[in-house]
Amino acid sequence: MQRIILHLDMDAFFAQIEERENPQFKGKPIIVGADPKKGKGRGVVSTCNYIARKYGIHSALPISKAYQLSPTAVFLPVNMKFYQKVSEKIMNIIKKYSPQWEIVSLDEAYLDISFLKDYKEAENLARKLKKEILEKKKLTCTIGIGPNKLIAKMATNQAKPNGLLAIKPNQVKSFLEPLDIEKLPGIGPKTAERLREIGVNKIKELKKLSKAKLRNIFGVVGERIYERVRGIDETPVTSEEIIKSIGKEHTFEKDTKDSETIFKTFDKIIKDVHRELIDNNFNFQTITIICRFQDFETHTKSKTLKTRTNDFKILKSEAKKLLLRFLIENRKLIRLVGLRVKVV
Ligand code: TTP
Ligand code: MG
Repeated sequence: MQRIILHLDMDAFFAQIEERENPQFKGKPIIVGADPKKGKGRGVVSTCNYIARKYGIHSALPISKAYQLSPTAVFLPVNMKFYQKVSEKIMNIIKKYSPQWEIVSLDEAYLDISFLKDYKEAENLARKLKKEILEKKKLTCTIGIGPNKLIAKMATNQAKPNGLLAIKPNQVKSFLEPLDIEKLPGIGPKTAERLREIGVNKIKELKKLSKAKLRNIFGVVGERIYERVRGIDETPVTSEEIIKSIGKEHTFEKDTKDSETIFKTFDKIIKDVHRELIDNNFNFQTITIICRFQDFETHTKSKTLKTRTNDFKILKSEAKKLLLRFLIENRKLIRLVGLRVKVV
């Protein structure tokens, strides 16, 4: 059955809440982040309203830079507790529109609305939802609708702010192809740079690369990219408990000490764990490896990285380093190896 997926994202969320609470700032650039003069806070812009974006200000920009770009802007501290409360109320409205919902972050959610007859009904539902949030919470949002989560989210991004865009299955191809490669979720600035170096700028051009070529350049992530440029995304909308960790393990048919056998199996485990991370858009920060010996004694070793990441190379090298320590420290035969990452 054809799915119909709706994605909703609040516009300039923290800044819009501040604007609602402080109407005297209306029409001015509003930046949520610590005041540069006092030098407090994380030192980067949390978000800013769309007026401030005209000056080139955006999330994660150093506050000092934002101050240079717009010295007359209103700088406000981050009032996270309050934003969380507002978020909860908005999510309670959203959840009423479908039993199948998924909250992605404070200001972002998916609904599976496949129970509707067609896209016309889907757009009507979206308009109703936008209206209810605006009337009850005095905040605007943008909604994207599509045959899967990927297309719905990309539609939202295209329609921002205060927009509504539905991409029907027969429009997916013409929607995706003219877009810049960076518009594809999963392609960050670094990946985009590497692609531009080989003359790939648009999704249409990226589509010309074979699966093998993409795998060569990006490893397992490449396979994901291959599917995404074709508008394929099967991930379900699920409100299940947030997955806290991802892990895989393997029991050898015969207890072994042969490092070639062990590492070959372990490589496969690393790939599987990484694939699940990418499929769910997760990052990890803590890696744990599990080793069970012939006498069933089970040991673990962990490493916590300085920053969160979803990088395959980092996962591979750190996990292998930990496993190598087991092999060096122990003479016993190995019965099982496993890898677990804590997702963030
Ligand atoms: P976003 O939805 O990415 O951004 P936004 O809602 O401010 O603007 P828009 O969706 O219209 O582009 O993030 C939601 C909130 O999360 C944002 O209001 C502030 C917070 N946030 C940060 O604190 N740091 C960040 O780097 C980002 C991207 C967001
Ligand atoms: Mg938002």
